[in-house]
Amino acid sequence: PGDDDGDAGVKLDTKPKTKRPPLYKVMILNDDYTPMEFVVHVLERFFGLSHAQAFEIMLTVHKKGLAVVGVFSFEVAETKVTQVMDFARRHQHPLQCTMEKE
Ligand code: TYC
Repeated sequence: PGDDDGDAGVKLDTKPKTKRPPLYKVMILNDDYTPMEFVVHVLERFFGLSHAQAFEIMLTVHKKGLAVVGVFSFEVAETKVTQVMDFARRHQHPLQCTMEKE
C-alpha cells in the first residue's frame, strides 16, 4: 500500500551501496574423444589446480557430464574460457569450456 501523495516525498534513507560484481562459474563439459590426461593438464595449466585436484574434477566431468572448475569475475572467466578453447582447438580436441553467471 502506498501513500497518496503521488510520490512527492523523497527517499530519506538508503542502504549503503556495496554491490559486488557478479561472479561467473567456469565449467568444462564431457565428450567422448578428449584424452583424460589432456583435460588434467588443462586444469593444472589454466586453473592452477594440483594434479590430484585436476584428476578429481576430470573424473567428475567424465562421470557426470560437466563440473564447475572455478568461479571468477567476468573478465577472468572469459579469459579462462578463451585460453582453454584455443588450447583444445590447437591440439585438435573437442573439449568444451563455458561460463555461466552464478
Ligand atoms: N570422456 C573422456 C574420455 O573418456 C575424458 C574427458 C573428461 C573428456 C573430461 C572431457 O571434460 C572432459 N576420454
